Amino acid sequence: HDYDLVVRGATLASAAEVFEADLGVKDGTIAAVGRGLRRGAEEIDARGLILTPGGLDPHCHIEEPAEGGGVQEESFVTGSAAALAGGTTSFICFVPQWKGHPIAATAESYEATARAAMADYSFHQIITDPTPDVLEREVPALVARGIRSLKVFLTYDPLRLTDGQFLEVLATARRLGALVTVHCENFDAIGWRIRALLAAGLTDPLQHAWARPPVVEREATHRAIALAELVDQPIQVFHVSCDAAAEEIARARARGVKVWGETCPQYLTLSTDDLARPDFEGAKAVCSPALRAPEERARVWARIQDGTLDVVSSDHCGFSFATAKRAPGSSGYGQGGAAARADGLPAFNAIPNGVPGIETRMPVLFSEGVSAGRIDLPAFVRLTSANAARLFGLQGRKGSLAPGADADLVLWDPTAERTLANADLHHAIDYTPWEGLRLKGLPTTTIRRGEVAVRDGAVLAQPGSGRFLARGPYDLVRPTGRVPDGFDAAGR
Ligand code: DUC
Ligand code: ZN
Ligand code: ZN
Ligand code: ZN
Repeated sequence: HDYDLVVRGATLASAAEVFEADLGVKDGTIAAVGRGLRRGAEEIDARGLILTPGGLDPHCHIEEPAEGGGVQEESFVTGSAAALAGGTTSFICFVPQWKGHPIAATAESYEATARAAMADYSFHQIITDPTPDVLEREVPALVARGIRSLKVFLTYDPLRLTDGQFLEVLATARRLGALVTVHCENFDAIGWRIRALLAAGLTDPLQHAWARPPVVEREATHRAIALAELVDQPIQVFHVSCDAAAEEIARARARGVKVWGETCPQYLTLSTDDLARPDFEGAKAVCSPALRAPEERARVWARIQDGTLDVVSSDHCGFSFATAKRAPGSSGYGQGGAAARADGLPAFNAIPNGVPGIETRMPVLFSEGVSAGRIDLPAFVRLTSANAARLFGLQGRKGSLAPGADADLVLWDPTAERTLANADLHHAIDYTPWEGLRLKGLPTTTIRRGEVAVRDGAVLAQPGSGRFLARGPYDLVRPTGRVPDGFDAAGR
């Protein structure tokens, strides 16, 4: 046989075009695309189906340890089963750093844990304590091992950086050719609002959104971009939830700043109506940035359509509803003390921030985006894999249907319909915030490096079959060469 596998007669959707062809796989990579390919050892009749690259979810929290000992409830096995079942064949998750501690030991043990994954994976390194030793010795060593992106938080008590620390991280990333991703919200503004809300006796999940309105995100987005511009270091703004923050990105891009924006399905489909659900059900929609007013969703879609936001990630978090009710406080992703209420449930500020979505990311975007006519198939491919591959140094390897790329593929039945139910999902979490959503267009088969990993909902991949994706230097994150007054404070 010329090929190990031939997918025959599908409608192929790449980042650029839609066309009918056969696709041949050999040794885990795409070997040929064209009509009338010779037979493969295995054949899939894909007439009537759409074939896209496998998804790359560049922002998800999987089995991430917190300093207090808490671990997100998802494991790499359940998390990657969920990823594959939803069409995502690779993901980038986070190595934590705890203040007052070096990175190396945490990174090593987390990397060992990740070896159980069934999807391919890479890491962003979180920086919470940028000491000279971390910046001059540890981070260069991580980058040399292929961890070529850093994540910083401008809020969350145990995680956030001051502006001065953020500048040092930006300068370090520039010297090393790494991308910096940023969680943009104003820490002091949120703390001030939380104290006032609690003092007024306003403690429901809905008040999570009141504590961090769009202006809080917009200010931090503006500041992050300004500081990145000062250093001349490219950044990606994570999880943009509203037009006001997207507008900051669009303005900066227009003046030539290298800044990119990501959003997530929750900001396109959910709203404060979900946070306001009775019986504490609103806790299932607590994430940060917070969900916005219902009418904001159309504006975020518009920012996707105009290209300001060019990646849709899940920001998947492994916090169950049952855990949220107990307000564990050790998640790391919360702000403020655990103020208990008369009914024994936690106040909004003690609910761990984050929703599960690694399996639903692509189906929800396919249904609400492609099937609903908001985006076309190439845009869907760019948003779910190709743009992230480009931005994070995996171009040509992931997010592509061209010969030479890894044979990560998803077959979609555009006519299939299903009502989303947590009982059908593969993650270890006890809810989905999309329970009851009607989906049109579903993945039927996921292929990871040439092997059928999921067929009709059954996960066939084996734990440990995922591979670490080391990322080398690439051009997109080169600085622009423009610094104020021609004085380069970051040096080389
Ligand atoms: N936002 C969340 O909702 N969860 C995890 C981290 C984050 O920034
Ligand atoms: Zn400590
Ligand atoms: Zn974040
Ligand atoms: Zn996140």
